[in-house]
Amino acid sequence: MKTFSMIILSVFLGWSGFAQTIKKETIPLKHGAHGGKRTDAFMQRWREYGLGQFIHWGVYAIPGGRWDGKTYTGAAEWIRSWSEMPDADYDNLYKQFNPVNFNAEQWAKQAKQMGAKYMIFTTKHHDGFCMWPSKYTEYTIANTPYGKDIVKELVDAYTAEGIDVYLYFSIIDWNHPGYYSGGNINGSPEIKKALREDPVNYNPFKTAAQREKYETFKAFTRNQLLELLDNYPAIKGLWFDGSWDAAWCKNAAWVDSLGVELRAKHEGLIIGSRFRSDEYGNRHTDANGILIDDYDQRFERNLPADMAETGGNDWDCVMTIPENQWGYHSDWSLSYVKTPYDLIEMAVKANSLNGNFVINFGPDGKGNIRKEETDIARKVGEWMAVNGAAIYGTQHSLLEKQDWGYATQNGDTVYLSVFNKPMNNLLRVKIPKSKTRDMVYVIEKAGFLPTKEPVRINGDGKAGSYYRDKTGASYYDIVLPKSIRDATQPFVIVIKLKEVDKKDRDAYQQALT
Ligand code: FHN
Repeated sequence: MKTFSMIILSVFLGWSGFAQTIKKETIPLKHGAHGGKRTDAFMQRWREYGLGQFIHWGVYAIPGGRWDGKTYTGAAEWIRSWSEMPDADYDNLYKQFNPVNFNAEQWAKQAKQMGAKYMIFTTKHHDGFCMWPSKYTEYTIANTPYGKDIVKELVDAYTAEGIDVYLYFSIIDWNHPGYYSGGNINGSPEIKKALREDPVNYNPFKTAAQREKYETFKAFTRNQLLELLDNYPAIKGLWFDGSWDAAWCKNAAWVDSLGVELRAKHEGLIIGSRFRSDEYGNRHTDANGILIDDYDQRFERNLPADMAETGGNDWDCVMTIPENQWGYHSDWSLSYVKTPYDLIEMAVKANSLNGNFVINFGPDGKGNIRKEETDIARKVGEWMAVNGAAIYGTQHSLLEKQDWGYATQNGDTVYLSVFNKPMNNLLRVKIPKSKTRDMVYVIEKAGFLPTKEPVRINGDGKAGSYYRDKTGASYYDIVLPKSIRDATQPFVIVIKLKEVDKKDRDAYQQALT
């Protein structure tokens, strides 16, 4: 019988009342989650973004997934790990990096039109190449034919457009002589077991020399992160990646202290759950099931199924347009390429589950954003310009998931984003019973975005009536007017809910219809 206190902790997060249920037995941790859900203005602003843009850009854009006449079918930014491409060939690519078509202002304007409220940029990916003139290595943009500080150009251009910038930083650094992995904890039950059972004595290093050199890598990493915060004070956060190494997780205490130092240096700094593990190697959530740092970064190329899977935490989903290409790949025929409506539906679903949705772009080696991405940005932007109210600043709705699509909510306004238009042009909407005794929800009014053109509401198919099921939920049929019956794209109906006394409902309902 463990001596730990037996406590069931339910941390109620957000008005939805959804609770993150913590494990029954709490384990004392020094380097697990620190504090609960952030309520400061910086984090509230992050929650309201709704839609973001990810940009993967680096020297991997030069080969674009092809080398020596052969096509690499993995993620293009990983081409250095491909046996067909000698490391030396890759490591000299920077000497030809000269994106003459790069135009940061044009990229920022395109993202603005798409409706992105934040942008995440790869300052340094796993190859260790720095898109800023770092003082701590020669392997940077300063030593390319282009020479200029791309990170600064993008931070300035996006900030000028009112789009917040987050800097992606890879802990993995194949270029640094002191970097050492020790194995990917995600795929290694042995490492997880060793860290869980004996974190103090677990040693991922094979030699003392490796461990000593890793100390130089830690100092280098700290220096570069402090340098990024010094150089680009306008940024809002750091988006870490490649932190699954056993060596990094073994240094949980040092990493935790680095996080404290970074936050102390930069007011409101936002850091997701990919930066660090707890001292037992638990990533994203600690040994007690509590989210580590400010939001959950585990959703990559996939979305949570429901609120239960989110644990009630803040989260973002980062999504590629092809199946799995982050950096530029010249051949997109290798996989399914998502349509604008695929991505719009994912964005609405993400926001209906209190998450942000981030669409990835991979510019080519000359600084061009490819036509497919430009077309998608335009179409997503056209939809967002009409229906963005259903995404920006909304939360999980009290309406349950229904076949026609997704509900998001902002106060007493509920946005019904319809992706599956009913063939009978009657949109049946289920409204839950009120949590307040003797009160019921009614739909006070309904209209279409953006005009809020009023729509007629029927009950169960008969004018003026509605019906309730045995749970007390109400059903309303919204009559889709001609203008929307021929819709060839997703549309949004906005309804206003009102809580009224049960005895007044019938009268109220008659008056409405
Ligand atoms: O290995 C990287 C990958 O190249 C890409 O940067 C994604 C983006 O979230 N992160 C890692 C895979 O999880």
